[in-house]
Amino acid sequence: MPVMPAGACMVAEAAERAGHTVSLLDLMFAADPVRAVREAVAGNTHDVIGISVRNIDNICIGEPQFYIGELISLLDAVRELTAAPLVLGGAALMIMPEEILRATRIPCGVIGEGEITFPLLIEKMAKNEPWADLPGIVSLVDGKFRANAPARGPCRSCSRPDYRRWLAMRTYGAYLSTVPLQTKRGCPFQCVYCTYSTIEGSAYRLLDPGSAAEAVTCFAASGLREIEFVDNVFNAPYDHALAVCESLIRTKPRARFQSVDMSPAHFDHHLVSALERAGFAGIGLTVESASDPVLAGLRKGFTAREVFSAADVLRGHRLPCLWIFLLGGPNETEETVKETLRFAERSVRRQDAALFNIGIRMYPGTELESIARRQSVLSLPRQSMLAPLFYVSPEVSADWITDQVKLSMRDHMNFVNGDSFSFSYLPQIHLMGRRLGFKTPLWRHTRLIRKSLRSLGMQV
Ligand code: B12
Ligand code: SF4
Repeated sequence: MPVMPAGACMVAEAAERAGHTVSLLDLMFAADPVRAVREAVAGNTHDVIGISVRNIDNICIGEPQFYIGELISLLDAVRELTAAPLVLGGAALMIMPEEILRATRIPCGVIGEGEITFPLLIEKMAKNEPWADLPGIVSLVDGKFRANAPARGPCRSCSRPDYRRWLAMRTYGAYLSTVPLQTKRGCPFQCVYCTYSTIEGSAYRLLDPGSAAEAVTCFAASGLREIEFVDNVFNAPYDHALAVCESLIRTKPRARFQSVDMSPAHFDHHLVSALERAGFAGIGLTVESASDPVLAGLRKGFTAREVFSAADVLRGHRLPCLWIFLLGGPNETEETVKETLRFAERSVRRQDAALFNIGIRMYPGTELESIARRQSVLSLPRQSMLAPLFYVSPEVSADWITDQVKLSMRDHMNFVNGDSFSFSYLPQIHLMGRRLGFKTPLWRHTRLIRKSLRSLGMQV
């Protein structure tokens, strides 16, 4: 699914609010991105060019794709045509700022909330004043990397840009894209592999539930009705999730909702009823595993008991659910993989879907990096972790897990693995889904899609 560049729009809008003239080039649908960049830069005068980099790679062990090479080609095209300063930002940069600045040869980037730092930075640049001490600046000076603490504001700022102003919304709509909205930033959990606290901080900053409903009402009034809550975990804190639902129930905006990041902890009938009444069309439950040693190894903060209980809760409701698993983490063995697959085969309702990711992307600075080094799974130096690297427990092989998942997928047409995201026809399936009147989320139709593709001779 093409994901709308929410962060880039927020930063563009903040720069405009600060009095600058801003244009935004979204490369999502560009058939030839280098050409699109050349056309946008040539013949125009830019004082500064900001580049939003969301993904480093596709975090897929089966068919890894690394995007930084493409980024470098784009930047070369920009450099050929302008001497304007380039500034990097985005989630990818926040995960590995030094490595990305070095790889791209860009001396300046912004970590943390770009809508705070970017307007300050361009103001300083315009006045020729020093900017290296601004919060959130990462820089390379004479080959030395320096990072200032990121700027993090109250969650008023995690609200809504005017997407219609910046993006080709009709095209996003044609691909069944959802409109991203955060009801909070930050995550205090400490799962061993996770980068989200590096990106958003580890303390919650909550958006007032009334403002969340107001943002949805504004989106709906402009015809944007498919809203996706892109919080790290939507149902934590539990009371805040309930308050957002209640606010939506009261306001009754004409919109449908989804969120792929729900935790099985604090997942009960009361919450699911509230989600249903608020108008959720589907949720993702990120359970990762149904085996206690693995959940403990990942430090998920919940146990298999909560995972089983979430399945029981869902049985009493109609809310569609995508179960998301992550196989191969610390403590994973052949036995624990079987335990999780058995759980999925027995407990995922026929109308739901299950996604099995295999292997975990290792990032510098995470506890998983230390575990991997201790277990001799990882020996590369930190600076070499930009290209995709995956952790798989030394007690089980990735190929064996892949085969087991494929066996399970053969008999369960509502199951998919991470390779599905690299399936080359996926964009066409989205387009066709829209034309056939499929309701989002598309994963609700996994069984039908897989069966149709099989009847066409495609093994997915
Ligand atoms: C929600 C989410 C999704 C949803 C998106 C739904 C939707 N409708 O938007 C779904 C599930 C579809 C998804 C898919 C994927 N995702 Co995702 N996703 C996220 C998540 C949790 C939040 C993203 C978000 O919307 N944030 C809110 C916006 C406002 O923040 P932002 O974009 O970061 O922007 C801020 C700053 O970055 C900065 N900024 C941004 N641009 C710029 C530009 C300049 C110039 C400046 C100065 C600053 C700046 O300021 C912004 C405002 O504060 C992040 C993790 C996270 N917490 O960030 C992962 C994350 C971005 N995803 C990631 C990945 C890998 C993917 C997938 C490739 C997974 C897959 N195999 O399919 C796909 C790619 C999809 C695509 N087409 O791009 C990775 C990227 C890192 C990496 N390893 O490459 C992340 C970081 C998670 C992780 N593993 O750590 N994702
Ligand atoms: S709960 Fe989710 S966002 Fe928070 S640390 Fe764990 S994996 Fe990361």
